[in-house]
Amino acid sequence: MQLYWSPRTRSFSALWLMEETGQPYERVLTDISIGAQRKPEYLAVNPMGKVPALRDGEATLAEAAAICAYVAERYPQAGLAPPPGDPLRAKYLYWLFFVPGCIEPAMVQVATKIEMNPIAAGWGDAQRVFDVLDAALQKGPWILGDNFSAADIAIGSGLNFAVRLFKMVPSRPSFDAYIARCMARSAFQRAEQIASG
Ligand SMILES: N[C@@H](CCC(=O)N[C@@H](CS)C(=O)NCC(=O)O)C(=O)O
Repeated sequence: MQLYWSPRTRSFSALWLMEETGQPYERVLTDISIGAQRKPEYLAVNPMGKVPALRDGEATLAEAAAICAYVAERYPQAGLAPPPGDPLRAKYLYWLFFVPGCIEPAMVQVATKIEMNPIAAGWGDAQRVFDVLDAALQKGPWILGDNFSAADIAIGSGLNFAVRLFKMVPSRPSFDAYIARCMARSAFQRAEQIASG
């Protein structure tokens, strides 16, 4: 697999994911600070001109959460997703989709202070999104309980970015403890090393 990534971006989640699999992969630096994401060869991989993106033979895809789902399925031996038929899979898919569907827009709403009608907005309102996540993380250690999964990579990367690094979202004890557990993973630490160059 080839992972297209850029430092200090959402591609951190894909780096962390690949490090969790223990499988070999090639990193293709696509430095957004110099506009590499707008080159035609990259737009052929991701027409949105955003990182991360992934190539796997003839298959290409982008969107961090989709990459989590794809890689977890390609390498079932890594144990990053409950298999089809496992009752935990329902919550796994719920939380994986909750990240781009609710957490990401809630973060943007908090950062920009844009008022939205919560009935019309797909994520409702930001406060409720973070309350729901807070309640789900109270038990831990992971979003599915004892089972670490690719959903934790999606959620943990987002919280690490928005709560710890950029302080866009107010911290809460459950968020801080969860981020600390994510950061203690060796794959997270390797991804941080790679991302910092
Ligand atoms: N929805 C995308 C968002 C990816 C994204 O916004 N990436 C930013 C970096 S954090 C980017 O590539 N920006 C470059 C640009 O827009 O030109 C995902 O979840 O993967």
